[in-house]
Amino acid sequence: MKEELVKKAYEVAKERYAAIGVDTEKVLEQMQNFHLSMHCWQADDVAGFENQGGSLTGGIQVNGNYPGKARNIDELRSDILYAKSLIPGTHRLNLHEIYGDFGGKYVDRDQCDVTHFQSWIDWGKANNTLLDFNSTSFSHPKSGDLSLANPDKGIRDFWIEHSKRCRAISEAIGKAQGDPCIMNTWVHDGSKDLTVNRLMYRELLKDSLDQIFAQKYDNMKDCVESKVFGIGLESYTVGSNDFYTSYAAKNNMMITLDTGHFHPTESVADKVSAMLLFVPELMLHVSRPVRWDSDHVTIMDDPTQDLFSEIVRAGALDRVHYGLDYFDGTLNRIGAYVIGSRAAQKCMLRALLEPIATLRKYELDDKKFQRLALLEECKNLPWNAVYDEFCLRNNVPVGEEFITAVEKYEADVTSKRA
Ligand code: RNT
Ligand code: ZN
Repeated sequence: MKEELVKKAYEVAKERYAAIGVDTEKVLEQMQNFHLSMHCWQADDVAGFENQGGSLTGGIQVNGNYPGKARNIDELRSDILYAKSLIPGTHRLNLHEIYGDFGGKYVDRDQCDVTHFQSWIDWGKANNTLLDFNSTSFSHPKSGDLSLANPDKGIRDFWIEHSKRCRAISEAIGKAQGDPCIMNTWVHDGSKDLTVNRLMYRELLKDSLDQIFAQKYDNMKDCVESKVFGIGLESYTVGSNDFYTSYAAKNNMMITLDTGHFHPTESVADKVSAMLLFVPELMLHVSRPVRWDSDHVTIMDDPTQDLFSEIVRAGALDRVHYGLDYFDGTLNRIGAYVIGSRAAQKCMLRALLEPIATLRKYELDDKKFQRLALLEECKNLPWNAVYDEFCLRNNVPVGEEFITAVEKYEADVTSKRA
């Protein structure tokens, strides 16, 4: 019954869109090739498997203790696969170094290598999931306020070694999966209060990065992520937006845009066309900042929609990698994956369904009223019928059906975790 309704609604939507020059079949094809890089760290509140008993540091924070979080690598893998079964399309998984398969041993950050990720490579192959990677500067005795920018050469070298090893791991992953592994470098370095040696820390960070990126690889791609500030590090961030934008542009590297890492009224969408003239590609960390970089679950809000619309309008679909980056421990974590991933897809779908040729023409003809009117009307065209059809074709629950699916996994699996 539901299937019939979805089909009927899609046929009507197809006609509505055809009337404004948009081919929904082509858009559905594009959606099939739109891959998110799901962040592994929503499943366990950014804890990882290092087993060193420390708490989350580095200016980031997870709130909430909703029961049932993944406690080990098997549970995390099972949760991610279940979440993926409720999201249409095929998606990548973004790992952090602390999620290695350490076999119960403590492997320090300057000791990690590809052997700790072999089981992830095998898992990725078995589950049709390409992998991305992140070095981990936080939650470690040597983290402090400064890692790659630490004036203490011993500490700096420790994190340089960690980062180099992470790049080597990413290269091995990329080679094994036959597709470049995107490795993100974000370090929390900053300070809580008035800072007078701003230049010095930035010189140190630049020097550390130069050492880390000196080795060239063919099967991985680097990206660098800036931030406004971290909790407890409010006054100064070494890797600010200006720092990393300049660094990436100068070194022809990819930049990571985390949607929570800018001033609250700053448009991340507007950075797409500006930055892509100077850097080869972009990595996204799609998040939802509520008043600060709170990493709430992504929803279909205006900033997310604007960001995806700008990517499509800039013809940059293939120059962007679509990572998610939120972590909320106050609600069912698998449900959080599904809500955020579907929201990102819906924003992309709406972006692809835009009658862009007409809008561009209105703009060039100085038809301001017509441009605004059509943009407004696009909001209530039946894009949701196209999304339902997308779900149907991918054999995943349509609409709110996924709520009961998440509830079932909670009853059968996560609620049984102590
Ligand atoms: C922190 C950055 C960073 C992390 C992850 C866990 O503000 O956004 O990307 O969220 O690496
Ligand atoms: Zn991020």
